[in-house]
Amino acid sequence: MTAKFSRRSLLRAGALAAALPAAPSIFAKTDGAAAEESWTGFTICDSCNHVPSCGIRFEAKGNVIHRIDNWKENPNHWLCSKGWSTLQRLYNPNRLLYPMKRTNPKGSADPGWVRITWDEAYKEITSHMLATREKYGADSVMFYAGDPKEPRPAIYRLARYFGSVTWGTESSVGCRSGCMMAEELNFGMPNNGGSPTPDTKVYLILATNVWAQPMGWWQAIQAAKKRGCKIITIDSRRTKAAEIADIHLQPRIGTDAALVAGMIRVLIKENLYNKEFVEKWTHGFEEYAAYCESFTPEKTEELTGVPAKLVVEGARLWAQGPGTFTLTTQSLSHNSNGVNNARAVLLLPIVMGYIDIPGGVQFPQGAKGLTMAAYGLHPALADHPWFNAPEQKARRLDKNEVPLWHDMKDQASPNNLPEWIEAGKVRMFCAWGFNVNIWPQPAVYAKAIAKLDFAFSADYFYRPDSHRDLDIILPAAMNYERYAPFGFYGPRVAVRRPVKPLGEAKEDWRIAFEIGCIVDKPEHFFEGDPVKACDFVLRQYEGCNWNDFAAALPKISVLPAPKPASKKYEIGRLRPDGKPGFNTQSGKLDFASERARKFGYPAIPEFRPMLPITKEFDLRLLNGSRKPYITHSKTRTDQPYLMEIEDALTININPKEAQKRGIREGDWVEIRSPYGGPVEARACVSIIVPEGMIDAQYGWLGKQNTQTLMTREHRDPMSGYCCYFEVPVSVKKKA
Ligand SMILES: Nc1nc2c(c(=O)[nH]1)N[C@H]1C(S)=C(S)[C@@H](COP(=O)(O)OP(=O)(O)OC[C@H]3O[C@@H](n4cnc5c(=O)[nH]c(N)nc54)[C@H](O)[C@@H]3O)O[C@H]1N2
Ligand SMILES: Nc1nc2c(c(=O)[nH]1)N[C@H]1C(S)=C(S)[C@@H](COP(=O)(O)OP(=O)(O)OC[C@H]3O[C@@H](n4cnc5c(=O)[nH]c(N)nc54)[C@H](O)[C@@H]3O)O[C@H]1N2
Ligand SMILES: [Mo]
Repeated sequence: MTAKFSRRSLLRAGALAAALPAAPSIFAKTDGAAAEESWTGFTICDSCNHVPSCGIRFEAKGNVIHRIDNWKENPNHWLCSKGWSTLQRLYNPNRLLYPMKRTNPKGSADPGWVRITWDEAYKEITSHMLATREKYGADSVMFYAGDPKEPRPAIYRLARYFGSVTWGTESSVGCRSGCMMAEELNFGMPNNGGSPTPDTKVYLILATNVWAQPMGWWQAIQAAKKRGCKIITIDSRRTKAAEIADIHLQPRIGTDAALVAGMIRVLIKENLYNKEFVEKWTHGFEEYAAYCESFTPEKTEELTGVPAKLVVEGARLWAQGPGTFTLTTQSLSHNSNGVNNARAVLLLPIVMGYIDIPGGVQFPQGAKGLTMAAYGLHPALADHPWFNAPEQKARRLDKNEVPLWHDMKDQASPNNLPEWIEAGKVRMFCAWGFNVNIWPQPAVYAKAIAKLDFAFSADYFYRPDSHRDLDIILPAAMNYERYAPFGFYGPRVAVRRPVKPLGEAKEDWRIAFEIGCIVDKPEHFFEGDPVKACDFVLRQYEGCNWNDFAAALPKISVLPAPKPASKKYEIGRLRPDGKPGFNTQSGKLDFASERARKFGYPAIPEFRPMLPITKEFDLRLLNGSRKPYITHSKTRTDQPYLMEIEDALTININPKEAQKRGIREGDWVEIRSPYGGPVEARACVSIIVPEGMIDAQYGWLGKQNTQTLMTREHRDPMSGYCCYFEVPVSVKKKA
């Protein structure tokens, strides 16, 4: 079915597309560069989409980059294998460089892509946007960004001025926002700890993968270890972070809430916890303490697999703080008790009062208002108040599906996209970086996309699995080719000096803004110019602007920010109303969350067991641990240099489990689950995983696609996240 649109909206779209400013940004440094002139540029790596990401300095001749290096003035400047290989991605001959339109009906094996001009693409897209809004309302046009975080501020703005609240991202599908929910429930704000400081005596590494972190993090841990800081790692696998630990607590996947209940029981029984702090600054302690009562070390061992002795020793060592922690993590929140497991581990610093004191968990305050690109960069740009206003919230499609998420977040949870499309609630799909393989049972999402009236996505590459049934695919400029957004690290800001995009690729921000100029007022969209938008955000801070920051390169500029201070909760700096305390519903750090209770969830982070392991499916699959050379579905053919290291799905299997099945290193195996398979993988026999589980990366396609083993039905009811780390599987040697 195609959308019908009025003649008026068509005319309007056409006229405005023609009137768009075509000239490159007035701030472009490279415009006058003679073909062979050498110059130095600066950008930010987006290969793993960890934010804030790492700075890259590059040397170019004319518009061609021939060398990249660490940008040493940038606070994150140690490039990893993925960063070093990004030039291969930039100059990959398979890059998408022109807008393309399908000519065959949806569902055809060959979509019949043909090259079109940007004007034609905009005309089609915007006329469908206007017509769909006219007929079905703005919310039937969905906006979506996959893992790419950097395009998001511009898409926030587009959705907002177009008037649609149907805006979701990879962060609302899955990823770290589940843990952020836990942080917001406990602390009143997102806070994933941080690196150890010279005052830190004990450091907790919570379900965090060294290979997933910027290199600087690992260097900070090693330096702390040299200073004598003790390390406790809580990870279900024996990782590099476990090897460096003084105590490695290795709970079975999804049992962290039980482990923490056991540890906090020890801290209470041995009177090691910070009673004064708990009484003054926390809420619900008695309720939680009563819950912990039955978690004796022996019961904790039974539930988690962590030896009773280590439960006690771990608690005692943690009491020798001050201490802080790191929790990057997506793993912890991707099971059916995910948010509560994360809330539980976050109680460890709270019960000890290691909060905003030297060596403890810092509550840093950067430049006021600045949030990560993933969350819109700045309220003046993304307009969070609009998304959070009751009129908008009331319309959101996820309202009854994930009520607590809906209450807390301004992005809709899009895991029921197929159902929304089937019910006619979503008619058009506007995407940046769309990958169906983010989800369990990706084919269900791919089929749903084919049923839409109209869909487009902007990407670096054409990905058949995800893009085959789109109407239009747009070429996105890469990190070396774009100005927006600037990177920031606390109050420090790194602006870019890029090359011009290859072919007809355009910056994501430019695409969103140019569409915005057509469907709405150009003045809302900085006349399409990403640099003007960045300049607008920087000018929210006294004395700051893009031109000055660009002229200062390679130096990193600094925005005005409040002076660092300890115990900011005592002086009213952690609440918007300026009162002492924390920005939670109780005004204190919450052992029990009244906000969660209000929506019918357990107020305290209780332990709930996962899907049972069965005789037939006797191993738990950790479906997505990070490896140094792989990011999600990307980096395979995009950066082929990385595939020299590993070119197929590889699972880790414990030597005892391998022996039982007659599996040897390098053998091909078949994995099955109650929901799908067989999936083919190569076996690596390794003690990195204990008995009873295997691990795998996801993002391999075809017969190696582990998402086909999973179920869409099973979710964490608090976040709506699918359970990537819960499904029981069987493994056998391939015949
Ligand atoms: N089983 C399992 N599933 C998981 C996870 C897991 O651990 N296990 N992890 C979850 C997590 S944490 C995440 S973050 C997601 C991954 O989220 P996905 O959205 O699946 O991430 P990617 O495959 O990295 O990227 C999606 C697409 O964006 C394109 N792209 C990259 N950068 C840009 C850009 O700047 N602009 C544009 N326009 N396009 C770009 C890429 O080429 C790619 O086609 O998967 C989630 N799903
Ligand atoms: N190289 C690389 N780096 C990346 C990415 C990538 O794809 N490749 N992706 C980026 C993205 S989008 C994200 S979200 C982050 C993810 O970063 P992380 O979450 O740090 O990485 P993971 O490997 O998913 O999981 C971390 C650890 O959690 C452990 N774990 C799993 N389940 C449990 C559990 O129930 N309890 C406990 N205690 N431990 C558990 C795993 O054994 C693993 O070692 O990485 C980012 N960085
Ligand atoms: Mo993620």
